[in-house]
Amino acid sequence: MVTASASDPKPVPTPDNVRVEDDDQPIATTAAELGPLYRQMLAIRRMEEASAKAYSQGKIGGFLHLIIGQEAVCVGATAALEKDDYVVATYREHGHAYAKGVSARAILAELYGKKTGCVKGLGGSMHIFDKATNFLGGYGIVGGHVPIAAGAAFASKYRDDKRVTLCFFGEGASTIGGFAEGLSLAALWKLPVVLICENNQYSMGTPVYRSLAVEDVSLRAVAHGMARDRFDGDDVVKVKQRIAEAVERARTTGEPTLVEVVTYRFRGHSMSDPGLYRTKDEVEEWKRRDPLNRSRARLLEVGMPEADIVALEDDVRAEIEDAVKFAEDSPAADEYKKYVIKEG
Ligand SMILES: Cc1ncc(C[n+]2csc(CCOP(=O)(O)OP(=O)(O)O)c2C)c(N)n1
Repeated sequence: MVTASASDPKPVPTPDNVRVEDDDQPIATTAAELGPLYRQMLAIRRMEEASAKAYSQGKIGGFLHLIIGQEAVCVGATAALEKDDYVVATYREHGHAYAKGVSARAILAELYGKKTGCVKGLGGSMHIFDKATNFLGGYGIVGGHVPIAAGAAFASKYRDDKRVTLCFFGEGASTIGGFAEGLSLAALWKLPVVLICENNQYSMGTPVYRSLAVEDVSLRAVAHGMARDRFDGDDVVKVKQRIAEAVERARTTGEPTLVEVVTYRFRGHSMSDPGLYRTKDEVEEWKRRDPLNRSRARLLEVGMPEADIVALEDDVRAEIEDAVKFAEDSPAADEYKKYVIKEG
């Protein structure tokens, strides 16, 4: 077993050490199901790569947290929803917004601080929000959005509108008071919310074993008599199926579920993080399980012709190139002046 060092005997988070299931049996699927999921994951990856490039060129300000490596989680989970359902996410939320239906144009323009962004260029990377698709943010305070998701679910219960709320957060958020409060109320009031912990093994540079006495985040559900689930997040169809069970429970019985999805981010915490707390070998080992490569291979297995996959990939390239051009050509947000507190 690989460990960080002699003085730090805990195993480093390689796939072998932290994955939930040993067997890798592919989940039954069809090209009709997997094709659109692969397309969404690829579009998110290309959008994230385009934003990283723009950030390096100084065209995007503030912070930028990318989801590269984790795409199967937001895409698979959101695919289990109905159109009117709600999604609440963290600052690592560009992919979640895209999966919920916000366009790459509106997301990239927002990151660029342009008037045409989904928050008119005033929110930026950490505060994507879009009422039209019921994407309810984008929050920078770790764990602070869990009670907000519980609130959205409470509204659904009160109105009896049968909507379900998905709330995404990292394992670091499970140490925060807001998480405990949101979890407690969701269980007590039986709110139709699915709480999804994207356990990407690090909270900034801190590995799980340094922040959690009990590393299985899903076990927090037990204290509240809440349903729970825990599985690997590199097979997008598996994510869709397992989250669908929790969504069904929320919609039909009003009961919440805490789900932990084991995943990994390929890049640093944010653009300013060189990731010196982990080795290149560790990252490479996870990249061998890249959810996009896995889905592409599976598409071939289930009979999608290579030419169709290439056409889909060309289509994604065109979509993201168009979105980058749209963001670059759009006018800068100037409304912010209305909100600036008088200096002096
Ligand atoms: C309340 C609070 N404390 C600290 C921070 C600084 N911070 C930003 S991201 C982060 C790590 C969170 O890790 P995790 O919840 O695992 O999510 P990930 O970034 O891995 O997706 C921290 C500590 C913050 N934004 N909010």
